[in-house]
Amino acid sequence: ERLSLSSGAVLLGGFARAEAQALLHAVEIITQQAPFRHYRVAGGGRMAAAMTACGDYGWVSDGQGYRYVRTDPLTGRPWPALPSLFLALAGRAARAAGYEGFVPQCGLINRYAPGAGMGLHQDRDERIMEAPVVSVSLGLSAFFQWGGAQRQDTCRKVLLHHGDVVVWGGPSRSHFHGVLPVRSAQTGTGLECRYNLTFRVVD
Ligand code: MD5
Ligand code: FE
Repeated sequence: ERLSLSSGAVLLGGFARAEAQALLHAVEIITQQAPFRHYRVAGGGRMAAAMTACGDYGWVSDGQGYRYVRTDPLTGRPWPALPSLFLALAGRAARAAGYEGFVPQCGLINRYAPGAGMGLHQDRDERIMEAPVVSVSLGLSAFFQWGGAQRQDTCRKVLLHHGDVVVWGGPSRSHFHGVLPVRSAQTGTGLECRYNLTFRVVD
């Protein structure tokens, strides 16, 4: 199932379903080296979603600002490598959406416990905005909030399930978006959180 949302975003329903267990296993290995943490945001609060990363770069926030860094501030070590499973999936999903040769430098991993969401924002800390972002949803389903180029543009709600992949390319790359607070429910996956992997080209 391939659904073109407007503005260059492509929803690949169930695209990663067959390899979901392997992806989650890889997440577990990564978090043994780079544990999930809740970053501070400007204003003093903590992000509701726990995060970590793998690859050449990880995204961090410390209340001074947001940026991509090569070293995990929590451990002082480089981020764990992007597993080949991640690289292969990201490349295949991008190709299915019309982007050849997608090689991410960062795999950002978000974990949403029930009640956690992510407020409306744009992803614009990457220097390269021409490459798409590939995002993979695992575990609990969630309503994704998808807006437009302006914060006040009307948002549409897209329900993302375990194994769904979205490729955010073209104009959608810089659209406002967020995640409504995740609710626990029967998903059949046995997972108690939502996980989202995003694959990005940074520079
Ligand atoms: C998530 N994560 O579900 C989302 C998936 C983040 C974040 O938003 O910044 O970690 S990434 C969704 C995304 C990326 C680029 C553009 C658009 C959505 N979009 O046009 O809606 O945890
Ligand atoms: Fe985002």
